[in-house]
Amino acid sequence: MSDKPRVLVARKTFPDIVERLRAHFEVETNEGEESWPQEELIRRLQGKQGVYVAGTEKIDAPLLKACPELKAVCTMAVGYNNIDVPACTLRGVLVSNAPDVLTETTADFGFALMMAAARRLAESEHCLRSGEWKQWSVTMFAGSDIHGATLGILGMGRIGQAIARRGRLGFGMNVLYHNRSRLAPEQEAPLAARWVEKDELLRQADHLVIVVPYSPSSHHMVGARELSLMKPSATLTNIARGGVVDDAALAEALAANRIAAAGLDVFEGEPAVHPGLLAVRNVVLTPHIASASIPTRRAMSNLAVDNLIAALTGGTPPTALNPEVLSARRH
Ligand code: 8YV
Repeated sequence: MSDKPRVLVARKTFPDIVERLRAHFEVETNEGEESWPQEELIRRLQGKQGVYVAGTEKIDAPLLKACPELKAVCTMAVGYNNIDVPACTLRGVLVSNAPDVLTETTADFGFALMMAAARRLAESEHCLRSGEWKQWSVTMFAGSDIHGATLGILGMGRIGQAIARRGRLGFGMNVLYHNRSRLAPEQEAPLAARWVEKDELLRQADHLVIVVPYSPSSHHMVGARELSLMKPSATLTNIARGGVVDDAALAEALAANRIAAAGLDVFEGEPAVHPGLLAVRNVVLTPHIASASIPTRRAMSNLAVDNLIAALTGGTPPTALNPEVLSARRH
């Protein structure tokens, strides 16, 4: 066996990107389309120094304990709620994520989902395909407008701001947002964006788009109480994480037309979807594909690989989440 470091590519990705790893490491890959069960992941990580993961692998304290040789965990996702970063730091394991490269693609998709919900795209297509469309009528699938409407953004990070740009500059929307911290005035000005309290955002938004990272503090940030504050004509779009929205409460609100429609790309306990959401027509459901354009998925994979190579060859990983681990290693 060679004395190159050993890495595991836990999710199938583009072969030429895996080749970049082979130039430096002994590489084992997951050639299937599915993620491995936890015990198998742990078994395959034995003797490996690095791992390439997506948002689907759980890197927690028990896994780290069972894989003492692990030195780097590099995810191709921007969200990293599947990785216990403090536990990694304690064990000297470098963690990186993949910010920036997916911002515009994800914002495009969030906007598309919001428009699809507002203009009842999926619902009307299902009607047509199922042969239920018998004749045209004035109010048939009449929805709400995007242009000139109030866009409410919950979570004004990079993706939130990219959605705000689309709304303001492309569609003349009035942009409100809620975030723990306010943007600088020079960031707000070109978007004419205004910070408001969360409840105010819920009351005023015609179209609410949720883009906050998942953490215990954002768990069920939008539940029955929050939904009850929204306009009956409003739409809700979630491209953040399952768990930020209480899916059961949302399904009830949609069934009772307490809000008009929703667009969801993420779900609590995905790939399972709450049966109440599957049962209602006024929701557009997509399987966690907001960042899924070929160039962006390639950029995300390449960035994870850049991080993995740097972390295990004495370089500086470009998007490390706990770079202090490397400085500690060097001393
Ligand atoms: C990923 C995402 O495709 O980057 C993220 O945080 O949610 C998506 O872009 C997904 O997590 C990969 O598993």
